[in-house]
Amino acid sequence: MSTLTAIPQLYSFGHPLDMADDKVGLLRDSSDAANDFDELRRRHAEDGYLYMKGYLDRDEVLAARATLTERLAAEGVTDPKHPHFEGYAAPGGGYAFKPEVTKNNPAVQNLLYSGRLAEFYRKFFAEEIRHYDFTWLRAIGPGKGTNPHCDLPYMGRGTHQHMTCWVPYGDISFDLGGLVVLEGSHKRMDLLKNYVFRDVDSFCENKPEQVANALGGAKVFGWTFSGTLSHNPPMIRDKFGGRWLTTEYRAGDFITFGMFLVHASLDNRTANRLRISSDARYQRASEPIDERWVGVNPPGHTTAGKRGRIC
Ligand SMILES: O=C(O)CCC(=O)C(=O)O
Ligand SMILES: [Fe+2]
Repeated sequence: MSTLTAIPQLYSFGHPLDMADDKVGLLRDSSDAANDFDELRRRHAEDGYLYMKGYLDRDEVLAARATLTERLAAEGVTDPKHPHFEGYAAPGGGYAFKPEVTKNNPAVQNLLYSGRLAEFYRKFFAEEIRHYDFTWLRAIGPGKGTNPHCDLPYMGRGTHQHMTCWVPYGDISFDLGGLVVLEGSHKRMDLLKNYVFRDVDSFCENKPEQVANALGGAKVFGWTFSGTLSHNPPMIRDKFGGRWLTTEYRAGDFITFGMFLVHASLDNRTANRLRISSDARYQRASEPIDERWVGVNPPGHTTAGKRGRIC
């Protein structure tokens, strides 16, 4: 039977996805192999991702959500007419990137970095791990999600073997719009090689326009290169082949993937709800780490994270 009977029309970055069977599908759930890390490593190599349905304690995730919505309310991201926990978007809110609400937040820090999830990565990497101190937190109101990209351009100064972990704080319908991954894209180095090794915070010291951008001229983080692969998810699928894969995530799920998998997110097509999720990074403790994401106040994409070179 076609999976399409279960998937409504999907939209990403303002584009309707082509819903043919060979262009869109559901993520493979790997929770059946939750105790078999050899099999999980095999699937990760093959699929480029692991979707672990219900792996986390749902109540713990929902308790973490409450700490996030409380802080998002204080920042004016939620609509004060409703209890913050329900996650109504403040009118006109849009795409809010709010890493600060994860700081000094034990519910989120413990969920991500000390319990079952940290243990998952310890077993997956089969050695001691470390994680980035920076946690990306998105509260996305009605409108566009995230455009197609790989993560390496934002975090490639250390190992390239680290993993992103995307955690939804609440149930995410197709309409609310969760993460989508492009099937098999991690194997398309022929198409990725001229894109994926560029660093968004590097600039050419001998090109005045790039220097001006890096020092604050460009609108977003001083980037000349934004790390975006495409603004058109259907078109990038046509180029790479494979299907855009997603699901209706539930609180307690996570999806993890490496630095070379093309991913994006679905648009938020609800009238007034927020999609709340975090993305965190884990790696082998023995491998070099990207200094932009380490410390009490990681420099990230600020001027302190910029690196000039002659090119
Ligand atoms: O949540 C999103 O919209 C994008 C997430 C993402 O790009 C990531 O987890 O690396
Ligand atoms: Fe990403």
